[in-house]
Amino acid sequence: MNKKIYFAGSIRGGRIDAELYNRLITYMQKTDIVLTEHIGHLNLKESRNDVEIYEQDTAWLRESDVLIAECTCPSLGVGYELAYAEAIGKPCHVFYDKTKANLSAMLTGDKYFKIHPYSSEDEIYAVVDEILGNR
Ligand code: 6K6
Repeated sequence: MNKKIYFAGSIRGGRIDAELYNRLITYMQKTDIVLTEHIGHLNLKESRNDVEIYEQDTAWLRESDVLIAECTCPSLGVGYELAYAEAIGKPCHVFYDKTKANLSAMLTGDKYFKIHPYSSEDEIYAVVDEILGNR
C-alpha cells in the first residue's frame, strides 16, 4: 500500500541541498505519496504566512505514516518536526552525509530516531526502499 511520507528538509536553514531533496522526493513519488513535495522545489515562493505554514505542516505530520528527514544542512524547523513526530509516535528516519555534517547529539543520542549516515547519495535509495517496504 502507498505510504504517506512527510519529507523534511531545510528551508530557512539554507537551500544548498535543494536539488538532492528534489531527487529524493521524485524517487519516492514513483511508489508512494510525498505530502511535502514543495521542499524539493528549486524556486520556493513563500506565499503563506508562518501560522498557516505551521498549522498545515503539523497537520501533515499527523496524517503521515513516516517522517524521512535529510539533515545534512542544519535546520531548526526540521529539528522541531522530528521532535513533534516522535511525540506523536511516527517512525522517524534521518539521513545525513557524514563527509559533510556532524549531526546534533540531540538526534544521534535519541534512540527513537533511525539514523542513516551516508557518504554517497547512491546509498540512500536502497535504504529508502527498505523503509517504504519496496524491496
Ligand atoms: C512556500 C513554498 C515552499 O515553502 C513555502 C513557505 N515555507 C514553508 N512551507 C512549508 N513548510 C515549511 C516552510 N518553512 C519551513 N517549513 C517546514 O520546516 C518544512 O516542512 C521543512 O521540513 C522545515 C524547514 O525548516 P526551516 O527552519 O529550515 O525553514
